[in-house]
Amino acid sequence: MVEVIVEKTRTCPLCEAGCGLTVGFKTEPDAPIAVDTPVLRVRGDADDVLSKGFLCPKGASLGHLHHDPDWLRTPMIKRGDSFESATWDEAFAAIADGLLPIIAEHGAQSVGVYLGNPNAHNLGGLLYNRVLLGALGTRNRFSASTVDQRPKEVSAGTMFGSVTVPVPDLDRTDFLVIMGANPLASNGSLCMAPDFGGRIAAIQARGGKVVVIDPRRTETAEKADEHLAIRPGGDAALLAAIAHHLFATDQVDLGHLGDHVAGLDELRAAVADSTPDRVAPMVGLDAAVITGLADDLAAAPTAAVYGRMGTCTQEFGSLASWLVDVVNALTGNLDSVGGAMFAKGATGQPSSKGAPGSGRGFRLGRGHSRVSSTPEALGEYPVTVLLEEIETPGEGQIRAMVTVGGNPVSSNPNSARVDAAMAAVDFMVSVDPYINETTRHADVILPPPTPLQKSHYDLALLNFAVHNVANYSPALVPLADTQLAEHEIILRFAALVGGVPVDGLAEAAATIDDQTAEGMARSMVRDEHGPLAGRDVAEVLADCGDRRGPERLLDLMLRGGPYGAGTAADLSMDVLEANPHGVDLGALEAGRIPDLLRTESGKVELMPEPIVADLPRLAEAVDAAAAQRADDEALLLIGRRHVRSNNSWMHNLRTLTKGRNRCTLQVHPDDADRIGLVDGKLAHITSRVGALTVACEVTDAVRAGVVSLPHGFGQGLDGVQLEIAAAYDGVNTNVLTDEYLRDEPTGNIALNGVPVTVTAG
Ligand SMILES: Nc1nc2c(c(=O)[nH]1)N[C@H]1C(S)=C(S)[C@@H](COP(=O)(O)OP(=O)(O)OC[C@H]3O[C@@H](n4cnc5c(=O)[nH]c(N)nc54)[C@H](O)[C@@H]3O)O[C@H]1N2
Ligand SMILES: Nc1nc2c(c(=O)[nH]1)N[C@H]1C(S)=C(S)[C@@H](COP(=O)(O)OP(=O)(O)OC[C@H]3O[C@@H](n4cnc5c(=O)[nH]c(N)nc54)[C@H](O)[C@@H]3O)O[C@H]1N2
Ligand code: SF4
Ligand SMILES: [Mo]
Repeated sequence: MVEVIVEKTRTCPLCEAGCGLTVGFKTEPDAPIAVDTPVLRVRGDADDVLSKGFLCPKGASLGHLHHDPDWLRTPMIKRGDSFESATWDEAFAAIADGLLPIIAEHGAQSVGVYLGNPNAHNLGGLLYNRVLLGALGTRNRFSASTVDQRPKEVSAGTMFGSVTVPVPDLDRTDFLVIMGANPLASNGSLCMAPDFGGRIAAIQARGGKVVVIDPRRTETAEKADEHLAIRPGGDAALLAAIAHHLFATDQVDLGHLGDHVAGLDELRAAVADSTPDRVAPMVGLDAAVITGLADDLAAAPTAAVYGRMGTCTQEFGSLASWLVDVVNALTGNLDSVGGAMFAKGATGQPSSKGAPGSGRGFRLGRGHSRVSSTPEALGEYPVTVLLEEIETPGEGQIRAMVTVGGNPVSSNPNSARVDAAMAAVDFMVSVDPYINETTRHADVILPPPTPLQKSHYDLALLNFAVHNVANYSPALVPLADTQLAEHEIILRFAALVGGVPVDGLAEAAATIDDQTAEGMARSMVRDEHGPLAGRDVAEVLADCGDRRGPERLLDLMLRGGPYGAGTAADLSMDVLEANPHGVDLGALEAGRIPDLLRTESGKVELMPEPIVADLPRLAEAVDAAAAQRADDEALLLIGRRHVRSNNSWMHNLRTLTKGRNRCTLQVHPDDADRIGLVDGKLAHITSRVGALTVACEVTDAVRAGVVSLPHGFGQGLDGVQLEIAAAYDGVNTNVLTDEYLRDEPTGNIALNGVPVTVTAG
């Protein structure tokens, strides 16, 4: 038998970089790719319009993920203590028996839904999860967003009127300040920039400068021109002092934003007390360093401050996220070339739809949770609320859970409490490929196909790209008879919740899909500013031809988007299919403000009320830090990512887990000496909520007073069926993180800066 390598192109769905890959299958000449055709290798696609050949070890492992024997290929039903594989009809019948009576008796609010991170990389989920949420009708919605980026979404929403987050113009900036991000490990977040490291090197090669502000000397900090080891949680105070200094030294220059901002005088007053001297103890940097950074930002021809995880998942996440964009605005770098700019995603965003220049604005707290009266943001409650709602009896108590692509037992704070809550519900359904820390509690697991069996378009993340592109990949491998496409799973589940009997689910799913497409087409022809304005709905739908499911919706969004019908690019599915390496839509455009604003005032709100309301709490923390003696400070726990990890779910691939153990507690030598910790020996860590024992790594990479432990490990729990991951010598850091240590305006969890006590174990 002659075997050849057939190369297929597709986008990597594993992280926010969106790299183009070339997947090599070992097969016979002219044979179609079959479900069991082996993947021989994965390489970077040199012709990809954005990634130009870059890939990381995770992308290179996509074949191993595709062939992972623990990836479920059939639905699973819990019988007694163990799971048995089942048909889809049996699985949906089990859900009908277990879930529907709970809803019938206790109402829609009795179901809690948790959506996890992979949904952000998943076309089917992004397009159809809302259909399932609509069918369930519960307000008890939760997601990984409140352990991640909610503060940035809310700061962008309140400043610009919709969640349109600026990204650093990496390829043209002269001065990049990275706060609380480690793109050399994470490959970038809320910033699609494959080969982030190469882009940093290019800034330096063209004479620019890169500063990293991070309590840890990260891989990214190692590459930077300067590393400022900030105290965890010090970012808002630092940025307020930078703003203060810019005002005090008359260096504020709004550039073209001048006529388009509201609240400049109020802002000046709000940072009047944030002198560099006063905030220095909280920031952990000398006042001269703070003013020097401010002067450099003002003097640079172009500059961009970029803040991510470390600036969001901390106690002052909203203030820090807001102030990042305030400093970009005050230095004339917001919405200008080389500064912080807005990507224009081809499928449209609220900021590229409807009338330009103003809108209904952004609202928080349209509802409040039952138990603690916590306000919603973006239709969700913070993950803390999930626990209270499960544990507290009464009308509206959560009695059943649905998780879609989420592992809250691993990823959410106070894991022991999350674990107990998941065990406590009466019924649980998980749309998930693995039996892991969370899904072991499920009664029914509905597994999606592997990434290579899915089509892909980065519907969410392309709105954060450093260069405007559009990239579509068809599924490369067909489904096995026992598998369903993820959107099909979601639609059938929604139909079931809507009362359709099991034998009618396939047909009902198709009907719901038709209705979804029709609804989308209808809203597009109604947008008088869009390219499909005034068109006939039936005709617009007919233009999609035979496409159904995600491809039809995507086609509609492309044709009705900012590069759609009648524009120069004239984007549609046909165009994307004809361009497997992606379509280049040009560099980011400056001067999108005021048109992209959707605030009521039609201005950039420099003083967004829900966020600035938190300033007094910051002032208290600044004073408390100044009053504190250096030696009575608790150690502060922060996280750490590694390029071979992906949150909690990629430790089951030997290609990624091999090598030295990465789940170590990093401790500064001074702290190690004081406590009596020895490199390679065990340390015992205690927080308000839990305790762990783990090997320590003594290194001056972490700031004194700070310890660092990665997340996503600790699969070795009873019932987890991940052979390789469960054998890894790791612990779950979220046993220590505190569900009540939060950013006040959004309820986002402060996963960083958690006070802990460490002793020799
Ligand atoms: N390899 C890999 N890539 C990933 C992931 C992964 O798990 N592994 N996860 C993906 C996901 S879901 C996301 S959201 C992104 C995240 O991508 P990034 O935002 O780059 O996240 P991290 O790499 O965790 O970097 C956060 C940094 O913040 C620092 N930090 C902690 N506290 C503070 C603080 O108070 N102030 C400042 N200034 N810094 C602080 C930490 O030391 C850390 O270096 O990565 C994505 N990519
Ligand atoms: N201490 C600490 N905790 C953290 C972080 C940190 O830095 N430190 N980071 C936080 C961040 S940024 C995030 S985003 C969260 C992530 O939090 P979660 O989203 O809750 O957790 P993940 O580990 O990403 O788990 C993803 C789940 O999706 C499943 N999955 C994988 N692929 C697919 C798919 O194609 N379809 C479906 N339906 N399921 C799939 C996996 O099996 C797994 O169960 O963790 C947060 N937790
Ligand atoms: S950086 Fe790695 S994981 Fe992220 S998209 Fe590229 S290849 Fe995939
Ligand atoms: Mo994340």
